[in-house]
Amino acid sequence: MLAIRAEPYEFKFDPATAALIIIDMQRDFVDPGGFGEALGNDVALLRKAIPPTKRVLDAARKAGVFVVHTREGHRPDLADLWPAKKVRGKFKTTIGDKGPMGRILVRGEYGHDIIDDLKPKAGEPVVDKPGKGAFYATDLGELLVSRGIRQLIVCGVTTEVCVNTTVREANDRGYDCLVLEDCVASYFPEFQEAALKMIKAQGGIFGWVSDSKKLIPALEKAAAKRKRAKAPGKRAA
Ligand code: C5J
Repeated sequence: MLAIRAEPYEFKFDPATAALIIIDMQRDFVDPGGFGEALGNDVALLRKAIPPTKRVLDAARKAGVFVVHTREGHRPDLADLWPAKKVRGKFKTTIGDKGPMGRILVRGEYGHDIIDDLKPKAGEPVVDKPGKGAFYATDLGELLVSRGIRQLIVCGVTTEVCVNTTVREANDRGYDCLVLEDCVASYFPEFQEAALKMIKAQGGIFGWVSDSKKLIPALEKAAAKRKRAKAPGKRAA
């Protein structure tokens, strides 16, 4: 069991039963020239989360932590898009329409895919979700249960929407969630702050909050132990 400093108190986890979940780091949300920017958002606020998330991803892979990526989006025929979601916001261009990087939030389109910096590796599931939460209408629950996962380390965007919704869904399903504050981001600094406060309030009502600098040394320790265990004729200390 590893322990790291977190709020509201220490977070303990076993790398064998923890998963890293990276939520919706898609071009349309994060890249300059994508749909997010076309709506007038400052994508630099989201891009700050890329370097620390990449460091966490590399460390998690070396530690043998199960990694899952998610993408928000819909079938090309939009059969899984609720009419309410299609029209919400009364924007001129909405989900399924042609956007700057292909049809907006449609699976298979360039803008829908995960940014190159955080590209999934073979064997890392990509969960396509039509909603804000990663459990709604997906097989994420089955992927986690079948591997005995009990704890989620959470990165991605946006903190107040898909990250928060997923953490709440996970909490109700019995998972402990650790949210890394430098690896999640929002277009709105005030929402970033409030969304993190909500997670750790009242003794950690939805989970824990820490950061990449506190987590990575613990993952490195797990990676070193794993390497020793794999070395021929050697046993893990
Ligand atoms: C996500 C959104 N990923 N804000 N989507 O947070 O619509």
